[in-house]
Amino acid sequence: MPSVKHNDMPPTTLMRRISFSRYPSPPPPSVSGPPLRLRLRPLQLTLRRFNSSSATPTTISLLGRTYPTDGWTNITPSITAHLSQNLHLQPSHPISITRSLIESRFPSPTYTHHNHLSPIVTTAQNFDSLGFPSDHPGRARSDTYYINAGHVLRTHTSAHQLDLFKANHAPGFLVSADVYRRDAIDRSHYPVFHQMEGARGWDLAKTSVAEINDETEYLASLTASLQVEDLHPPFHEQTNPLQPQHSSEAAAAVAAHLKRSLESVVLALFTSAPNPDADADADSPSSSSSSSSSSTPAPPLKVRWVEAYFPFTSPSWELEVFWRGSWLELLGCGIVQHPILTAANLPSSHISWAFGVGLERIAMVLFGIPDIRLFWSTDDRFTAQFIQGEVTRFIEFSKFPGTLRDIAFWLPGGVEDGEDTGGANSGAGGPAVHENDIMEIIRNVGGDLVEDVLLKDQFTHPKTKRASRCYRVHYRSLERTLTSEEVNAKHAELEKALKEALGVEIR
Ligand code: FA5
Ligand code: MG
Repeated sequence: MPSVKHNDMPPTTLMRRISFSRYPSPPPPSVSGPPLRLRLRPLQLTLRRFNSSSATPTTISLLGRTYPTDGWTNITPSITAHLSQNLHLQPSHPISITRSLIESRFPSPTYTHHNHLSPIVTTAQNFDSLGFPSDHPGRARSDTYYINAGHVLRTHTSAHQLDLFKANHAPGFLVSADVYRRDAIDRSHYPVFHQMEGARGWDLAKTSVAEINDETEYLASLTASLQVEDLHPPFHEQTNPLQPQHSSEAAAAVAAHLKRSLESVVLALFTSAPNPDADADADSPSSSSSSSSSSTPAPPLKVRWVEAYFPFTSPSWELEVFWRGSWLELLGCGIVQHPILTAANLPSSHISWAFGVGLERIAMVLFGIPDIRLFWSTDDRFTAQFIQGEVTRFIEFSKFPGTLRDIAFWLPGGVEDGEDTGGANSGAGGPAVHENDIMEIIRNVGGDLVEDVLLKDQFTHPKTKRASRCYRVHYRSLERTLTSEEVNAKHAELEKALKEALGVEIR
């Protein structure tokens, strides 16, 4: 049956955007049985994809090294094409401007800066060194790009923590880098993005808590104009525990230093941006073209601290900023798990904080860039707009119309889809398909022409028990108007690819 076609209809908010947290909190000890087990099942269907249309070569050469492939290999040419682009190092690129602005708040010699670390890391670096349990969902092939069983494209800059703590060049470090995740497709999610990791440590045998507090007081004096909501105590026995190796005084001092450091960065960044609210209130199409010369005074900037969970920090938090009417998560952070510092041969009296911030998230807000795909544009109407060292408001060169196409199919087995079901919707039985496998195929066929994908509906046939899914694919080019012939051809190609790779039956 042909798919339903729609033209230029905005996606509705009733439809679920496909995403889930990478760091689900561990289950309470009373829960028996492995959590999220179904999501970790080996994905035979994915293997079939690689063995059918294009057989996996026995080796892959990446960044000058050759790696043997195996049953874990799932990287695709559309991903490896991004490997040497290094947007964080391209002069006058918004990602690089954002990186430099943050770096300037963490100067050397207190912090060493590392911007050229290879994106190919071992599973030991990306996961084991950080205390990820062996069944952590972040390790699944559905979430991470594997070169082979032992090597991945780093999913976060935290992959370099242990090595940099070991090198111990300075009290602190910063790492900026490209990171890779198999994920949903929409205007704020792309499989490649950039993070900056920061860390700062003290040997409490050499530095007193009072000295840390003095530095914190200075940082606090820089952020007096910021409105900060921090409702939680520094640690909580159940939800955000103090580590057994830390005294509450030392951990509270390090937590306060971490929070004030990051607040001062956010304030510096957001006050360097042209006042967005001067034009956010205006609905005229030219509103995005105003510059920093706006005369409307900016309202005080508001941020809030939210408790979080990461396997490698405790206690942990996320920092959110109130921006254009909603809270936006900027970063995750916390006090580094003591065993990581011990593994780095640091003395037991050492304590450290760490954070990881998304550079696209910040750059989109600072520059007013509405779509994450734009960062990859080589169109000079985009690239020529920016100047190293300056935050300027992005001037939209043109918004080309989009087109929606639905694709509905019966699954051979079921879909595993993240925290809402906690695992497979196994339908008529048979191997489960992870939603990210569907996204990957859409991305491979549609490339940057796919703006987002929404799950429109799902049901299980009451008699046959087969599971049905309908996704709405939003095709839109940032650079030109797509013809319906071209979109139809892409969509037909997508149907074929889904059939071949996953064995679905188009409805
Ligand atoms: C992490 O990656 C942790 N490694 C952060 C961390 C470092 C915690 C050190 C503690 C200590 P998370 O997955 O939340 O956490 O990502 C961190 C930030 O990266 C997010 O807050 C967000 O700004 C950005 N980010 C995450 N996923 C995406 C995405 N798909 N697209 C763009 N930015 C993203
Ligand atoms: Mg997060």
